[in-house]
Amino acid sequence: MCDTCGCNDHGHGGGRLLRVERDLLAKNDRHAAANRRWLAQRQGFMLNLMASPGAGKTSLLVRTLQDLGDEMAFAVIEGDQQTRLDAERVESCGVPVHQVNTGKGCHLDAHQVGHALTALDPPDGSVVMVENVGNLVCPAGFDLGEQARVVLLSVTEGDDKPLKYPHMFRGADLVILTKTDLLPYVDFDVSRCIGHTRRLHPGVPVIRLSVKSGEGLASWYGWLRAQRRHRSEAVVI
Ligand SMILES: Nc1nc2c(ncn2[C@@H]2O[C@H](COP(=O)(O)OP(=O)(O)OP(=O)(O)O)[C@@H](O)[C@H]2O)c(=O)[nH]1
Ligand SMILES: [Mg+2]
Repeated sequence: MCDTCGCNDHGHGGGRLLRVERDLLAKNDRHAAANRRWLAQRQGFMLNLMASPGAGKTSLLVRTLQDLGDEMAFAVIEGDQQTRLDAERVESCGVPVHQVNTGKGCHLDAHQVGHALTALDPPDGSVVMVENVGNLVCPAGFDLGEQARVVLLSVTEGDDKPLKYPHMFRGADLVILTKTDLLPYVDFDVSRCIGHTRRLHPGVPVIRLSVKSGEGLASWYGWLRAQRRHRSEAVVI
């Protein structure tokens, strides 16, 4: 098990630890189902943004809130081990935000998100964006009750990352390759990275994006609009 959060079996846990992990995940799943019902009753749509520290989650979030703020009602849940720095960046866009500080915890769980939803109490039809704690491992194991998972990978991290962190990429509904304006300066083979990703998860959409150059933003907004439409229609209470 992961020492800090007990969220992943590393192969040396033994029977009792496996049972603890199973109980923990079952409890999380119950909270996730409750979050999904809560959102469905309000025609809400929740996205879980996951990536390594510094991959560009908050930058994309802020740009999205600025560009689509007049079109959709947003609410944001920020997950970080410490500080309200990202929450302050979101607040500057005039969007309601709830910061969850996980301390030693390396992921958000559905119970924390449930409290955040209650505290935010977003209007019906809102898009709730969750920025998970920067980590390509543990957040993959925790359903938050989201309708879709978006995994970001910046081109400065290396094109082999999908192979090294397969759970994260297998569970993604969308993969965004961020900071593509930096491609001329780094050894990152976009085709190879997409190939690795699609071998793990055939057919997953991949968007190349830069908040600096604007590349890919239109595709991201198009995906977001379509998902919101389809998933809101498909929710089961
Ligand atoms: N060149 C370039 N830099 C970017 C881009 N997006 C983000 N950055 C920079 O990358 C750094 C990290 O960005 P954040 O948005 O804070 O990343 P994050 O994933 O939210 O980081 P944590 O919340 O700490 O995990 C900042 O210095 C950003 O300015 C991009 O498209 N191009
Ligand atoms: Mg951030």
